[in-house]
Amino acid sequence: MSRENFDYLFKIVLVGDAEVGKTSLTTRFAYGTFTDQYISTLGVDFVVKTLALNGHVIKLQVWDTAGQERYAGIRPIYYRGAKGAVLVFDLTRKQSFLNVEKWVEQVQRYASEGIPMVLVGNKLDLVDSYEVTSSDIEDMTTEKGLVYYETSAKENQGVNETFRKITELILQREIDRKQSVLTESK
Ligand code: G3D
Ligand code: MG
Repeated sequence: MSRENFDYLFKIVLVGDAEVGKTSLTTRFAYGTFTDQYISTLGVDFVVKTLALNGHVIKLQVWDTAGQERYAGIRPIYYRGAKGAVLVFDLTRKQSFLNVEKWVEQVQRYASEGIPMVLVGNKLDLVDSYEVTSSDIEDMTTEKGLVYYETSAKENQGVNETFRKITELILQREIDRKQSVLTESK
């Protein structure tokens, strides 16, 4: 039997309005590719990728909504056991940014209160069509205490950094929690 060679397994969910680029970001991160041909589902619920971080081997299970953003029925399964969330909006679509608040609430309700989240403004390459300003974003990150990254799944900007950051935040939280359990049991 083969022994699984990782120290941690983290489930991460991607959330955000339809068409903001969740599938493109997931595909870019997992396979290093981008396709303009829209793939409405990955055909599976999640992709797996292993990262080395701070001396730990971390296996990430990245869940993408497979185009089912609107169906309430999948929520419990989608969010169950998630350790972190990537909140994606489209820099060229203001409404997708305004809806981030709704996604935050959903993560808190169905995953668990206080899980790490990273806010992502995607389609960084479409500079001429931006509808969301830096000051809109600053207000949101200040109010919600979110870390913010800008990405282009198309041009492969900021994608690895985003996934590393959310992984780092989850790892830190896991280590802190372990520590507090140890302290309590002393
Ligand atoms: P979703 O999974 O959130 O619904 P998708 O979003 O990943 O399916 O992307 C929706 C559309 O945005 C796709 O275009 C995709 O190619 C495009 N897209 C995703 N990320 C980027 C990006 O960083 N830059 C640009 N320019 N486009 C992006 P189509 O035309 O296939 O619907
Ligand atoms: Mg999708």
